[in-house]
Amino acid sequence: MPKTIIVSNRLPVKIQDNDGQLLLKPSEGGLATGLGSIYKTDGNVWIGWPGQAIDEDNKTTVNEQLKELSLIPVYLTQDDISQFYEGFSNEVLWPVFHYYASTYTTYKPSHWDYYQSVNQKFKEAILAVAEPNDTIWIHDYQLLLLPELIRAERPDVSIGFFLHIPFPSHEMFRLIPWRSELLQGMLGADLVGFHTFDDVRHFLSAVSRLLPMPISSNIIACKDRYVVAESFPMGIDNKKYEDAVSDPDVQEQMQQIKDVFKESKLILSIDRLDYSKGILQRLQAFELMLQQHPEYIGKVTLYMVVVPSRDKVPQYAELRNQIDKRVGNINSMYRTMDWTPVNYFYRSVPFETLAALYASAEVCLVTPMRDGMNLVSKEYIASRVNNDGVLILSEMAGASRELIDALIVNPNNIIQVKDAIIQALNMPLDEQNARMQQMRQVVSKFNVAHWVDLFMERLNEVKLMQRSMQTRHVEGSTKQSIINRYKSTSKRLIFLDYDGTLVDFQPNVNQAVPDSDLYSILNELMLDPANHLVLISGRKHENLNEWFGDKNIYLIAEHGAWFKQQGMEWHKVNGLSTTWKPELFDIMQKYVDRTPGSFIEEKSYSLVWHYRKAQKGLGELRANELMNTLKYLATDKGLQLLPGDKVVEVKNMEINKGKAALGLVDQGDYDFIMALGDDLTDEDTFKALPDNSVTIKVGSGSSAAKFYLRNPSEVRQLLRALSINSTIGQE
Ligand code: GDG
Repeated sequence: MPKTIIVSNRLPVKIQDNDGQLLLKPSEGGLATGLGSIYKTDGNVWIGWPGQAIDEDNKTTVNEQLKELSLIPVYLTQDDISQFYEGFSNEVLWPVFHYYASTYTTYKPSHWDYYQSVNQKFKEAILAVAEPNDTIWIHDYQLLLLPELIRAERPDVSIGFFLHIPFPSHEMFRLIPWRSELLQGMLGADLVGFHTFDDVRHFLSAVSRLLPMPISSNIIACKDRYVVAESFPMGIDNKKYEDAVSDPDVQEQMQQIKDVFKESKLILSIDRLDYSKGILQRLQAFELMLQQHPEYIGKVTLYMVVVPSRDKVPQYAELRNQIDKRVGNINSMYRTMDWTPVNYFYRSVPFETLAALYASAEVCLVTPMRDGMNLVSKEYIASRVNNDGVLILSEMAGASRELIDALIVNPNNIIQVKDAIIQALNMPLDEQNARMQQMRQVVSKFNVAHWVDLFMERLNEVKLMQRSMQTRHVEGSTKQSIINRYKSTSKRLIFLDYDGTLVDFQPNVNQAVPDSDLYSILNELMLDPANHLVLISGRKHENLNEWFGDKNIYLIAEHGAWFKQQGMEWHKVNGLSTTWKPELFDIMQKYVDRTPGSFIEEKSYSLVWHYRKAQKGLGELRANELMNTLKYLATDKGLQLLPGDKVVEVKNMEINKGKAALGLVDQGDYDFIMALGDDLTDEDTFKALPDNSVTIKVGSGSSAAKFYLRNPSEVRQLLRALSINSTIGQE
């Protein structure tokens, strides 16, 4: 039975050293809880690093204990830990992805080497247990290369990848010397998940700029598969926090907190030690409040837990010193005999204490500079079973997209944070209730189980989509059956689009001239008297005439406005108007003036605005603007607007490739009709042809065609295969 393999840098365990004897305990982080239902059942497993270097002598006992918990270890050496984990993961990827890259960031090749080799170690561990139909779910920034490494060895498995930290704007991501390799690594997955839609946008933008891969909405056409990028905001185990409030141990601690802090209101702050969490700025805002509003002295306490983390990385040690200093300053400045402004703990606290703090604090202050999601904010909400309390939340946390009823602040705006604290301390109870109820609904509905289900469901759907695309892809048995039909027929009509179908998209329109290979393929097809070839293109008739005028091919130019039978003169469709052209030309000219790199192509019955050389993004923006400007004008004048590949074309409504194609179909008694095309105008052909025709869309995206080919090179392979097989058949 196929199984699920979870992979993350750290295994969900804590190791305790009891006089040299290592004892393993499950650690109940959010991820572990969410995935608990998966990896503990049906032969499923979790692969990862146990969290510390383990001596050879201890590995056997550790392995045994891990096995009991369905966990499989990847052991890292001291060098791996310092170069892969502390070095590349935490000194390069973490800061860049959290917008902390600076001119001082060092990109050491040795860190990169270790990053690659540790990803390889994970690959080996997975391959040792993975079977063909298994599902592998890989987590986070330490393992960006892993999806592709697995894909290369096991093309059939389902691979999901989830990034727990933000995916930065392309402007940041491009700084990393190994940026393309990292993206390629991620694209080994079938589904790439992020917390927010902004992360998805940034990822797609990086892929489109750094890799030559077509993207249609959130689907990336990799060389042999479609990969989907989507947002899945991670939730928490809300019941666990709700139930904790009535736990006797938690109740007792809540009472203790009440006894200690008496009338003083509590503002809670909980984070791992990290510069991305905005701890210093938060202290600054609190201090400003005490300075400007002395009436709060003795009435409000900031309860701040900072959990030790990555203390081997120099920036973290430095941050810790700065926090110590600032807390010291505030406390020495404002402390009274029976009140300390900041109760600061540099340690981790047991779950029961955490739950008691969430349930007791009137305000929770969560102000990261950047955070993929931030679970603390959701845990606070889940713990507020009486619907009171106020959450102050940074707009830079992924959670702010869902918890819109929090007091949302910009963590860099110290004055705004200070004002939000004051607003929170004075918020009327009914307003607290209204906001909290809304947020509790969100946290309860989009909990961690929902997150896991949604991700797994989507991964299955993506796999099904890939399989259906595969059966529509002209290869293997599908290709053979088309060849067989071709061979068994004697009067064939074959429609071929030109740009994007027979030749690749070129940066310059005039570069897309036919090459000798294309001529030889067409010549082969023409040699067979059963074939009637039709070139059906949006190109000017002058172009087609120059390239194919003397060939035994029926030519249709400008989407059907012009046509030419073999050995005859060019004709055009009668009664087409051109009176609309000057007015639309003037409008397009304005867009040319505003968009460097764009230009107008004038054809007899259409105008085309080309933007393939315009700055990426700007061209698309202007194309949308142009489409909006022309929308009503075009309809009034009986024109059709066609968004194409880096073009916007306006043409007479009466002409379209479908009509032109149908005209030819009706003239003969064909027993095999085939059409190949890559863009919107070819859809008219596909739709117009009789049901039993072989219609093939070139590229990705939805289409009325029955089959798909990926690119002109696959088109050429098919055409070559048709003529070769046909010749064999005739012998
Ligand atoms: C990464 C992303 C994303 C904290 N102190 C104690 C304690 N905790 C628990 C909290 C919470 C977790 O640690 C922290 O989660 P966050 O989401 O706030 O932050 P990161 O660790 O940076 O996590 C983040 C997350 O991945 C999930 O995708 O949200 O953006 O950076 O669950 O409760 N737990 C206990 N004692 C503590 O002292 N028991």
